[in-house]
Amino acid sequence: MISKAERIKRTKAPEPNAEWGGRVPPGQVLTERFPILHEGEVPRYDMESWDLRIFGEVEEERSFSYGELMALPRVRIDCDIHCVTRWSKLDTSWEGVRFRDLFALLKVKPEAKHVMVHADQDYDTNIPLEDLMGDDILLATHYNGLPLTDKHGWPLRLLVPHLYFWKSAKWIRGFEFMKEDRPGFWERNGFHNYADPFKEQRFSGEDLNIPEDEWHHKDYD
Ligand SMILES: Nc1nc2c(c(=O)[nH]1)N[C@H]1C(S)=C(S)[C@@H](COP(=O)(O)O)O[C@H]1N2
Ligand SMILES: [Mo]
Repeated sequence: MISKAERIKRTKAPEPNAEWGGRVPPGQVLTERFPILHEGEVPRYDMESWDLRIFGEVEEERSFSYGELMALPRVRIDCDIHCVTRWSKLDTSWEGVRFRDLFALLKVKPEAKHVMVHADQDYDTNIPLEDLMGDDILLATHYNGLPLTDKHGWPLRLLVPHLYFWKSAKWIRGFEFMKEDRPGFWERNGFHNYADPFKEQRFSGEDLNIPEDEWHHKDYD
């Protein structure tokens, strides 16, 4: 079986549309619906035992219960999202806790420059720590005014709007702080390490002549 990266590379890019202004990255098409994409099964949780673990380059490992996280300040973020399989969705609205507000409670060592985001089921993705400190980086609990559906990452997902959406891990369970960078699941499987959609950083290789076939067999809410 050919890899997901190979399949996406073999499909054709859409024509750019001038009306979209600067908001839609090159090679993307807009969708009104909200596709559902993930590996493995949707996890089921007992929220009494659910936790979010903080480990790696920290003075002190910690784990937060859902209640502890829900007591942190909450914000709403309106943003556009961009999936490497070529859909973009404009004006999405999310609520949750800023990553940097959680970070302020942690004793992370100054040497930590990268974060491995750990999620169910056996999913991980790497992000530079600096990229998580922005205004719009959320541990999201709500989408468009309603609690996340289980398929979109309930009870907690990451939102990193400025990178391709695979970096916005659903069902997050831990942040591992790291001195050195290390690739996560898709980053080990042919996808770009950083993943800026406006620079079309889709794949780790050279070949950037792409889209879509995932497109045709997607699930939606
Ligand atoms: N835990 C987990 N998070 C994940 C994934 C996954 O397989 N497992 N897939 C990623 C990918 S590739 C995409 S495009 C988005 C899709 O989010 P959505 O299903 O809410 O649209 O989730 C990301 N987060
Ligand atoms: Mo994706």
